[in-house]
Amino acid sequence: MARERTSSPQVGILMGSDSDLPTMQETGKILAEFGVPFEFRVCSAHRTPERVTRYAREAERRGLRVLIAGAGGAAHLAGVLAAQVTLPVIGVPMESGPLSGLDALLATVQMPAGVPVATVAIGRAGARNAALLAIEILAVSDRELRRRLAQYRARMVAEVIAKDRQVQAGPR
Ligand code: RP5
Repeated sequence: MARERTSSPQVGILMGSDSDLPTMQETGKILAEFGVPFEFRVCSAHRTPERVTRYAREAERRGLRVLIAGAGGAAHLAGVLAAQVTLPVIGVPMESGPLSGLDALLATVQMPAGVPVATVAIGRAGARNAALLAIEILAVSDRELRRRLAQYRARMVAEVIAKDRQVQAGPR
């Protein structure tokens, strides 16, 4: 049975540049698979700080419940958002630049006590986990999302078991 949902976004996916979009699309794909409405925005903590502040100030009133921020290099987007909202903020460090994302990981994760950012792994795996973590947060008060998460996990288990059987069977 199709699930009824409001179309106004519950999750905001922000990124520092459109060059982050291929990674952050992984987040969008999973949210779409679970039927969670979201929006994509390009908003840079360094290049457009006023726009980041405006977005943060309006987020709660607009009905957003979780913010996900992907950024690379000196990645301050998630932290700057977290400084201005009490919504949960998830940070995704981009796998880019001469340091392959280690700089973004440290800039995102090393928040001062009092202003948390839930930081996931660098790159596409992190972008997927950001979506799943956002869904888990929403699922605390949403039984249907909890059911879908359980199905998702069960599919993963079945896939690993199938791969195990294939590996045990050896090359054909
Ligand atoms: C960061 O700088 C962005 O999040 C992006 O990952 C990185 C490079 O941005 P572009 O030079 O590609 O616009 O702020």
